[in-house]
Amino acid sequence: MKDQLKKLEQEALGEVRSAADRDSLETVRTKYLGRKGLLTEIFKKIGEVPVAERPEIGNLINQVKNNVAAALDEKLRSSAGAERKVEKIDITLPGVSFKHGSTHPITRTIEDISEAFLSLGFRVVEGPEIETEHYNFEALNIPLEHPSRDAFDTFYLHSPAGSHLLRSHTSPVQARFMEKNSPPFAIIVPGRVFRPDATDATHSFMFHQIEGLVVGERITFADLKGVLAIFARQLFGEDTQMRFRPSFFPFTEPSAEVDISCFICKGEKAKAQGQKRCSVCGGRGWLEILGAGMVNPKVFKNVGYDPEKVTGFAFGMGVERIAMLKYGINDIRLFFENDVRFLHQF
Ligand code: 2NL
Repeated sequence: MKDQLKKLEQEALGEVRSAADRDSLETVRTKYLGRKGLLTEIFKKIGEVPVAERPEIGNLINQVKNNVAAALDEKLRSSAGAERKVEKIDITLPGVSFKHGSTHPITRTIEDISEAFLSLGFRVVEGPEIETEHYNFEALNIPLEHPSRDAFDTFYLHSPAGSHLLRSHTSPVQARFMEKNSPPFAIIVPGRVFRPDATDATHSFMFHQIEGLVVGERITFADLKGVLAIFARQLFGEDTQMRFRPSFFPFTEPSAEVDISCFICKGEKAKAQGQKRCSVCGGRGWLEILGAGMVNPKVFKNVGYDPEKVTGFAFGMGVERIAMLKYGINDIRLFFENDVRFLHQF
């Protein structure tokens, strides 16, 4: 009986050691200590033991029971501790970061420009990218012999409905707006435009334009200058100077090209002798940012306005050009490649 008990104890302790989890430990407990367990069964046979040996055997059975129970409890405590450790959160670990997007620099520039004009009471108007020759050219006083009407200078679409094309500027949207609305109004029109230029660092067959149009009674060139000055100062800084150079557009008369003082060198390096030339303005001190003028009376006639009653001014700028100047970008193609290493810088 003694040997049998010793053997049973060794087996039980061995099973406790190799038990991998709580469930298998409980199985071991039931197998040896349960109501029908092996040790309990042995205890029931104590009657077969000679009376003189009973106390010793009884003690031994209790000892074995206690040893096995202690081993089970000990193992249960340490494995429960281990399980709790797995669940513990280490708050010193770096957090799980995620990639967030950013506004495209062209969208951001359109928003910045729009904000300046919205604060002056302008409305934003948009229109179709596919246009008719009428709205893209005729309504805007662009004659048939104008070079931009050449099939190689505009994207024409083959359509049974007549001559459709990708708009080469956003002006057709203003022409459509004028037909449907009466002065006075002030609108800006942002959007994509298309010209089949060969692609290089400063040319793209698709780019973005923002045009503006103000029409009413007694709108003057002074209004044009005032509005553009406020816009230029808001976008490029309060100390920005502006200058107008005479120019020509078929849809405005008179017309002008508008420069702002270089916001990097303020024109100073152009004057200073022997210094490295400013990389943004090339030492000229001025940057061309837009074209503008008083709306040609022929355009008003084309949309049904009386040029004796209303006057207006209009302007147009290339968004990519403004963004390149503002952010020091030297290649227009970067805007359209959408490399996240470029986009994440804005
Ligand atoms: C430029 C110059 C300009 C306009 C656009 C316009 C539109 C209508 C009537 C009269 Cl409906 N004018 N637009 C006027 C002057 C200049 O754009 O360099 N754009 C990038």
